[in-house]
Amino acid sequence: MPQSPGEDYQQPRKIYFGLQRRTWIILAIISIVILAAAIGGAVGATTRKSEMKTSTSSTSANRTANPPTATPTSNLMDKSPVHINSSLAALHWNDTSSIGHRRVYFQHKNGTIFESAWNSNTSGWTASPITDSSIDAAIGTPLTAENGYPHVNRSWDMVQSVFLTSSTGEIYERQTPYKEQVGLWGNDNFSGLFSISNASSFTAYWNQDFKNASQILVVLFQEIGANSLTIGKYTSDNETSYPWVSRRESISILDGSPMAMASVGEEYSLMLYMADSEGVMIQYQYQLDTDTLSRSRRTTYPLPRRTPFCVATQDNTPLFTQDTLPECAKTEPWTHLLLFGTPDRGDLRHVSWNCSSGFNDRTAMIKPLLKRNRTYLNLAAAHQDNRVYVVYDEGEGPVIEEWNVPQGGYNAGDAQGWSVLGTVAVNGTE
Ligand SMILES: *[C@@H]1O[C@H](CO)[C@@H](O)[C@H](O)[C@H]1NC(C)=O
Ligand SMILES: *[C@@H]1O[C@H](CO)[C@@H](O)[C@H](O)[C@H]1NC(C)=O
Ligand SMILES: *[C@@H]1O[C@H](CO)[C@@H](O)[C@H](O)[C@H]1NC(C)=O
Ligand SMILES: *[C@@H]1O[C@H](CO)[C@@H](O)[C@H](O)[C@H]1NC(C)=O
Ligand SMILES: *[C@@H]1O[C@H](CO)[C@@H](O)[C@H](O)[C@H]1NC(C)=O
Ligand SMILES: *[C@@H]1O[C@H](CO)[C@@H](O)[C@H](O)[C@H]1NC(C)=O
Ligand SMILES: *[C@@H]1O[C@H](CO)[C@@H](O)[C@H](O)[C@H]1NC(C)=O
Ligand SMILES: *[C@@H]1O[C@H](CO)[C@@H](O)[C@H](O)[C@H]1NC(C)=O
Ligand SMILES: *[C@@H]1O[C@H](CO)[C@@H](O)[C@H](O)[C@H]1NC(C)=O
Ligand SMILES: *[C@@H]1O[C@H](CO)[C@@H](O)[C@H](O)[C@H]1NC(C)=O
Ligand SMILES: *[C@@H]1O[C@H](CO)[C@@H](O)[C@H](O)[C@H]1NC(C)=O
Ligand SMILES: CC(=O)N[C@H]1CO[C@H](CO)[C@@H](O)[C@@H]1O
Repeated sequence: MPQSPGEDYQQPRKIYFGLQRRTWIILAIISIVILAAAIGGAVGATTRKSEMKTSTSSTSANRTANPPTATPTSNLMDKSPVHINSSLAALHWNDTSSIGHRRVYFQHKNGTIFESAWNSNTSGWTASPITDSSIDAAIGTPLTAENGYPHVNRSWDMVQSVFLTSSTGEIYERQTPYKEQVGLWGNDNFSGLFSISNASSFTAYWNQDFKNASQILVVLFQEIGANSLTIGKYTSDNETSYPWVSRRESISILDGSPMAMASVGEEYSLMLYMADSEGVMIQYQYQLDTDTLSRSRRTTYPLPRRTPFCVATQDNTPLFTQDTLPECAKTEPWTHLLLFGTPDRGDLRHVSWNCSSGFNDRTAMIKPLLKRNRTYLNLAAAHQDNRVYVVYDEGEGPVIEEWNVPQGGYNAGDAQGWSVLGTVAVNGTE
């Protein structure tokens, strides 16, 4: 979708390698909001706040009542430091020394957001806070996290960005290393640009192309309630860092829809999963470079507001030869493994999707990992990782469990299937 710059459009700035500089402006063009923030590199910093003047198209507004939502209740037996309404986000990457990194983000009972970190050269998980008194994080804030190299250059330290909201609904981007200081977390300049609806979830994707040093970071959320999705987008190439832009899509979407995105195995080609205005899972193709949502596929799976939801990926194409590989799998090779809570949250369901087989219920494969007396509170998966994180409560408060996702390309029985690897330690949070 083209964004027409108005009269006070700012020319993109050159990238400043040391100093981060940013200004931003707001344009209101009918149903399109363009928020601009010229920042230096992917590592920006803070910003001012301003009223956002928008006019909203209310074409397909159909405020279907939200389905009843099971909400966890606090319990006297709750000994966990994790908040019962905590969201969950996860990251995975291998650094330039081939050390594997995993991160899991959650909210402490006192509101502070914590990171549990695992590195392949050390053992176990270590938790530490990523927010301080400068942020009044909303209790139950949605969380999403992405990581990338500043200036799309591997000689810099990998940056992690965690998106959360304040109690007044403003979006914050917590980032480390902050101002190039390893171990320090700070608010990136994206912070304060947007406010979100009470029930909104987040999903994000950061793509870096090292061949031409270009990158795209998108953050998806609901600014207003039902039937509206906002896409915030930051891009840069080998010479220029462009302003953050945003636009609203008027599509059938539940207020408080769960959201998850995963690649289909071809650069820029993603699938976005949400709940439509009737609370049923819907899949859209989202093309990152052209910023287009298309080819929606509606399913029959109920997905009430804030249902625990995540998507992992698997490559099964080694099972095929050039002759047997379905034509569509040449451009959409990956299989998506969806996990989501049942409406009462007493159980999880597992559904797979790929271009040739469509959606298939595979809950039987995770049945051995499910326990009868658990409430499933949350789910998270990092991109391109063979792990998912499952938050449950058995009556003693939230526990974060790490599950192995079966590797693709093997026939059933040949590969390690779904299994529980252990719990993610949240010590350091007491
Ligand atoms: C809203 O959705 C319901 C359920 O599909 C449908 O029956 C109703 O006609 C819709 N209303 C409008 C105004 O579109
Ligand atoms: C958790 O969220 C539910 C629903 O919003 C709310 O009723 C409940 O009070 C929250 N629990 C805590 C401990 O904040
Ligand atoms: C990280 O390395 C492991 C082990 O070599 C590999 O299985 C995994 O796919 C790598 N992950 C990424 C994101 O490259
Ligand atoms: C593990 O690797 C990281 C680099 O990713 C390094 O900073 C750290 O010192 C290493 N720790 C050990 C115990 O080798
Ligand atoms: C990457 O960054 C390093 C350190 O700033 C710089 O020396 C190098 O030229 C950069 N590489 C590219 C391809 O720009
Ligand atoms: C969020 O909820 C509060 C009370 O629960 C309400 O006053 C406020 O208007 C809501 N905000 C939005 C943007 O819906
Ligand atoms: C970078 O290269 C990719 C192809 O690998 C291309 O799709 C993209 O448009 C290029 N980006 C820029 C800014 O040139
Ligand atoms: C950036 O890439 C373009 C081609 O994609 C090239 O012509 C230009 O020289 C590059 N600029 C720098 C500073 O490397
Ligand atoms: C698509 O998914 C099905 C499982 O539902 C699997 O059997 C098949 O191998 C997958 N196809 C491809 C091309 O990966
Ligand atoms: C249910 O959970 C409790 C812990 O709260 C445990 O002691 C009990 O054995 C569990 N029951 C079953 C049937 O798993
Ligand atoms: C919440 O508790 C953690 C762990 O004790 C502590 O590090 C953090 O400062 C506390 N935050 C607030 C706002 O009290
Ligand atoms: C334009 C702008 O607001 N830039 C700010 C980005 O954040 C850094 C660090 O907080 C500030 O120093 C800049 O002024």
